[in-house]
Amino acid sequence: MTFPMTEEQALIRQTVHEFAENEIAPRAAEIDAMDAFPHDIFQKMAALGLLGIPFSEQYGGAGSDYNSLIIVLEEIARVSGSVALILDAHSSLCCEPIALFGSEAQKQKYLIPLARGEKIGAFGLTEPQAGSDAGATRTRALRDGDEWVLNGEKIFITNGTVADVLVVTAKTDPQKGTRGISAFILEKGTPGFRVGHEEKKMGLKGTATTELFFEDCRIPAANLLGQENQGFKQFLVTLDAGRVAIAAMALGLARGAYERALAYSQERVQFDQPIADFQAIQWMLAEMATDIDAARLMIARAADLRSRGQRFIKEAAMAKLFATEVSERVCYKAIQIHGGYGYLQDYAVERMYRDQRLCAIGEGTNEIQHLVIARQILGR
Ligand code: COS
Repeated sequence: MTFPMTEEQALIRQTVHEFAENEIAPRAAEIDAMDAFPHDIFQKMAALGLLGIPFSEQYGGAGSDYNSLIIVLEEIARVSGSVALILDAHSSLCCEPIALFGSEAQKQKYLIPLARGEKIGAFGLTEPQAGSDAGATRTRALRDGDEWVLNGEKIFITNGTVADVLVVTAKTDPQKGTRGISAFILEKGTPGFRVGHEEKKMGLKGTATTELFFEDCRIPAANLLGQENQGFKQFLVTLDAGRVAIAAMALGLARGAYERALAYSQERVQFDQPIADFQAIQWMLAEMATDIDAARLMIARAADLRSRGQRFIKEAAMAKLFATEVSERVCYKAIQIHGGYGYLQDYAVERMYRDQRLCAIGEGTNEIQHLVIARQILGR
C-alpha cells in the first residue's frame, strides 16, 4: 500500500487544502443558505485541473491517480460538502463510466470537455421504483433505425439541472432483467429531454438535485455507452469507485467538524477552564480522532487496490459503510462539544451535520453496503 503519500499526492493535498481554504471555505455558508449551484467555484476547480484528476492528459485530465481524487474530495469536503458532491457526481459518476466504457469517439467528444471542466456532468440511475433495487429500472430505450428512443424518468440526480452531459441507464431488453439494461450518453437540450424542479434537501444545498424526464427522447445510436445490455454491470463497477469517493467526502466532513470542535474546546471556558481540560471532552476528541484515522486508512486501502487494478468491491463497501458512520458520530460529537452554539447556523458544524447525513444513503444505502460485504464474505 502507498503509505505515506507519494510526493505528487502530498503536493496535491497541500495545493487543494490551500485552494479549499482560500476559495471555497469563504463561500460555503452562502452556498448552503442560497441553495444555488456555485458556477464560480466550478470554474475555479476547472482552472486548477480538479475536474479530471484521474483521467489521462490525452483526454483532458490531470493524469493523476485515483488516490489523488480521493485526497481532493476529502480536502474539499472538509470545508464544503456541497462542492465535494458536485465534483464527485461530475468526476466519479459521469466522467468515469465514459473513461472506462466509452469508445474513442465518445471520449474525444465528451470526456475531454468534461475533464477540462468546460462541461458539467451528471449520472442518472435512480428512479421512483428503482432505488436500492437499481435493477428495477423502468426507463425504456427502444432502437429505431440510427437512434434510441428513451421514455421514463429519473430522480435525485445531482448536478441534474446544470449538467451539459449525462450518463443515464435504461432498459433495452426488459425480458432479461438486470442483463437487459444499457447506458447512454445524453446531451442537454436533446428534444424530449427535460429536467424537473430542484429538490429542497436537508443539506448539500446548491448541488442542483432534480428529476429527469424522457418523452420520446431520441439520441443517436452512437451514444450507447459500451455494450448493449451491459449497463447494470457498468454502473455497479462505476459505483464501486463512487462508494470510495463518498467515503472520502464523509471523511472530509468529519475532519472539518472535528477540527472546529478541537479549536472550540480550547477557547470555550466554563467553570474557569477551557472545556478541553475536562475528561468528558477529551474522551470525545480522542474518539473522534481515532475514528477519523481508521476511516482514512480503510479509504486509502480501497483506493490503493483500485489504483492497482485489483478487486476492491468488499473494501469499497466497507470503507463507505465505516466512514459514513464515522461522519455521523464525529459531527454529532462536534455539535455536542459546541453545546447550544453548535445548533446555530452561525457555526459550520451545524451545516456539516446536515451535509454528512446523505453519505449513508447516496451511492448505495449503508444497508446495501452490508449486503454487498456479506455477499463478498460468503462468496455469493
Ligand atoms: N461489479 C461488477 N459486477 C457486479 C457487481 C460489481 N460490484 N455486483 C454485482 N455484479 C454483477 C453480478 O455478478 C451479476 O452478474 P450476472 O448477471 O452475470 O449474474 C449482476 O451484476 C447482477 O448482480 P446481482 O444479482 O447481485 O444484482 P441485484 O439485483 O441483487 O443487486 C445490488 C445488487 C443490490 C448490490 C445493486 O442493485 C446495488 O448496488 N444497489 C444499490 C444501488 C445504488 O447504489 N444506488 C445509488 C445510486 S447513487 S448514483
